[in-house]
Amino acid sequence: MVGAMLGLRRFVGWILRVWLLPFSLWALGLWSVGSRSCTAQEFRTASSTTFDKWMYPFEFGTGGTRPVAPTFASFDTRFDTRDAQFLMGWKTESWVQLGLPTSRYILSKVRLSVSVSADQTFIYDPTFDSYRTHLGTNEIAWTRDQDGGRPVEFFGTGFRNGFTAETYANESPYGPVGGFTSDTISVGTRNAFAAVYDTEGNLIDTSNHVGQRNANWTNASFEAVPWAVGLTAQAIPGALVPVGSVFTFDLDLSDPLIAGYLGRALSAGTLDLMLSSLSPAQQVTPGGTGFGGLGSYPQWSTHENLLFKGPLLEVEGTVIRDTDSDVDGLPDDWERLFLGDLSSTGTGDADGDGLVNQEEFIAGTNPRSAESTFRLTLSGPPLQTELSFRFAPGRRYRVEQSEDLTRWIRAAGQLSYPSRGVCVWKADVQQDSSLFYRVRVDEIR
Ligand SMILES: [Ca+2]
Ligand SMILES: [Ca+2]
Ligand SMILES: [Ca+2]
Ligand SMILES: [Ca+2]
Repeated sequence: MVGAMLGLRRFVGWILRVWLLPFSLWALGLWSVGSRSCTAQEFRTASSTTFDKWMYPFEFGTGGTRPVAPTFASFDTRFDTRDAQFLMGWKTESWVQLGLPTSRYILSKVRLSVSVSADQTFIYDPTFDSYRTHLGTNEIAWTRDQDGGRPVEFFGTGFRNGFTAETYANESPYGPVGGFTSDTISVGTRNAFAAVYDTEGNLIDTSNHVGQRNANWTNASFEAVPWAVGLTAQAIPGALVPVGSVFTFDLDLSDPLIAGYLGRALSAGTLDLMLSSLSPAQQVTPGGTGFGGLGSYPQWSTHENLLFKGPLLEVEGTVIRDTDSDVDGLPDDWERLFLGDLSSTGTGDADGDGLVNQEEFIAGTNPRSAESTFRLTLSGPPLQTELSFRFAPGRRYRVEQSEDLTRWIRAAGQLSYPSRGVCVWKADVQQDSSLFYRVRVDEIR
């Protein structure tokens, strides 16, 4: 099916004289697909976990069977800062057809609900806290946490030590754990970890982003923006959370990297997501080592819990299958979803934005919104070519250059994702002559 898509490769970039470009960013319009009444292949599910597992170095083999999974931080340098995480996994084959390209799963809602199983053990904070608020007060980058408590955060899941989403299961080991007297007991060793995408588009471990350091772990601090922050109507911000409160997490589907992660998971049939919080668990007594100390952290009901509801994931969207019954290059499901019926053609331009419908399909833009289109913008200092554009899930892009608009060659440079939804390409070499650039969708996955 990917092969069929590759046959549709076309240039979708605007050809631009770079010195004529306005220094502005065009916004990509977002569209809602949830409320349309159409006959495209919509799907909708509310599913408890296939498995859920407490990811803590000393779970002693019970991580996959406990009724309660706390999430907390350790600031003991021998452990990951995100010391106790809560992994949730779903097998998705009953939700929607497997095996289609990532870009064909167009989601309108992905919401997790989890129940609090302990009374008043943590303070409700509904907003993001920068990693800087966790630094030592003597560090230059430290800033004060402006609100009480610590948010509960929802992330993607990365794997190491040979495990993948498909192979990691309820009984799988936490990961290598050193002796309790060693310098590093579990820093950076967990087999499954809370993950975000970095600016290069790699899924990276957030477990030590605050800058926990020891002799074996010297990585720099970085901001790890979660894919969702937990909200509840049963507590007020700054107050203790009552037992039984339900927290909901709406994944940010406007982020193409997150949408791509979800699309890949639905295509492969396994979706893993990780709950985490930097709520403090005091594992070391002041001035020494040892167990105990008071913590202030949430405890979540797993699907083994008999008193409270376990995690529930609601997923809604539309899947775009291959069938193109009117042979206009637009899959029927896509035409129905975005254009209402099959009367449009691949060469029509329903929204008058200059991209014909087939180019909108390839670019992953909305053919009914002129705001949603594919444009290049020049940024960066003079003579240092830097192009930026809004990108879509599941596409691979290629930048080409030409001196005469006739002969095009691949332009040497690097793509990165410095801010949400924006792809930036930087030329490897500075150009002192005028060149034309275009960006094409090289592959749809
Ligand atoms: Ca806070
Ligand atoms: Ca069609
Ligand atoms: Ca158009
Ligand atoms: Ca459009």
